[in-house]
Amino acid sequence: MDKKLRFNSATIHGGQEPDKAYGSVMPPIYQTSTYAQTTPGGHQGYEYSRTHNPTRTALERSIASLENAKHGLAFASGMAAMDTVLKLFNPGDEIISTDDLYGGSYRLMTQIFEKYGLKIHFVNMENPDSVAQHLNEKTRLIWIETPTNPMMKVVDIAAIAALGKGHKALVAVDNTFASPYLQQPLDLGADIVLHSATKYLAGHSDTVLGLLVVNDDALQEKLAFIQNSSGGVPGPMDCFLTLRGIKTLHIRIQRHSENGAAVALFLMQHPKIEKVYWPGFVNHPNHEVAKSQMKDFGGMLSFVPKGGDLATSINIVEKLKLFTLAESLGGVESLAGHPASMTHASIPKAVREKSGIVDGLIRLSVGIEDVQDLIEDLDQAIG
Ligand code: P1T
Repeated sequence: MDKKLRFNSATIHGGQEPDKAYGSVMPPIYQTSTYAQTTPGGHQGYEYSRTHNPTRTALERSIASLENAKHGLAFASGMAAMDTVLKLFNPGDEIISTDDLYGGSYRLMTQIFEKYGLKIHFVNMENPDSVAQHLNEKTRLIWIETPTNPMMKVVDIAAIAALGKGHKALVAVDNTFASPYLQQPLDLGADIVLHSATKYLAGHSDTVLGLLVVNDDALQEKLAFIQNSSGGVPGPMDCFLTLRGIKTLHIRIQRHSENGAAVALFLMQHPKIEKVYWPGFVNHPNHEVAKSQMKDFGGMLSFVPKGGDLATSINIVEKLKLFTLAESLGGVESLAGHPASMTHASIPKAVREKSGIVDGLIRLSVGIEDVQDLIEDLDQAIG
């Protein structure tokens, strides 16, 4: 398809064509490890499924189309995708990262890659000047997560991408919380976008998968080389499920955003709630940046009950009936999490608390159920 499609059509058709064998409209799950060759090297573009697989190719084309990118690469998980990005660098190279980010991303950087000589500066990026202060001739990567997990800070992608360009540092954006429906970081000047497609893209809490997108051909080649060498690739079934999820991304995110806004307002007005972190509030410190770079505010938010103690928050998450207490986010069903003991437990307490992840913090992934049922569930749990 040559015509550039609008986003809501690209979710369904972007980069897709009927399968060449029998014209099947959905790409078949090519459950094969290898491909017949007529003579050594005589194949139709596929020789071994660690390197390429047609179901994976269909997904890689789909995400490239949604992020207005030239290239997509699919991985076994979001962390496998990030691992591949970090393997681009050499001992002594420096990285500047958001100080508030998924605990597993922090763990990969500090407990795996610091061992191999990468130096990582964790910085609050709400003010781009704080990034500028850490830039030097060794900086090779600026790692942005926005909105951040779980404090919902919003980082000005265009401002930081401009800083990276001036210093020849790559700028990568973890776009998991927003999804390409809400924001497209390459258009704002980023070089790499990462997704834990496990979340909104697959959308049904049934798949673990990671994605990268880039425009630069040489960068794509380097990433594909590491992908093939290290082998953290997804199976064809997971690629298929992610593709199927993507087809409804636009309508799901619209409803996630509507429900997220209603839940944020409910919590904000509740007498037993101390603080609600959601970028849609006009008094959110980064509201203007969020409004300018995002189409809406999505379905993620965090809050702290009055008193902010651990026992009160544990009591609330245990009492929830419709929200499931679970790791992860971005599925059609609503989930609640306790970052300090779950998703962010691998971050030392003092570091965690510095970025706002106190013991009383609860994170919600607001699903697409009837929002009144969600509000009633929260109301009975808060008491
Ligand atoms: O779980 P995986 O597909 O490997 O993705 C890791 C990841 C990367 N980036 C962000 C922003 C994430 O939130 C995650 C995974 N996060 C959770 C499991 C969670 O509950 O926050």
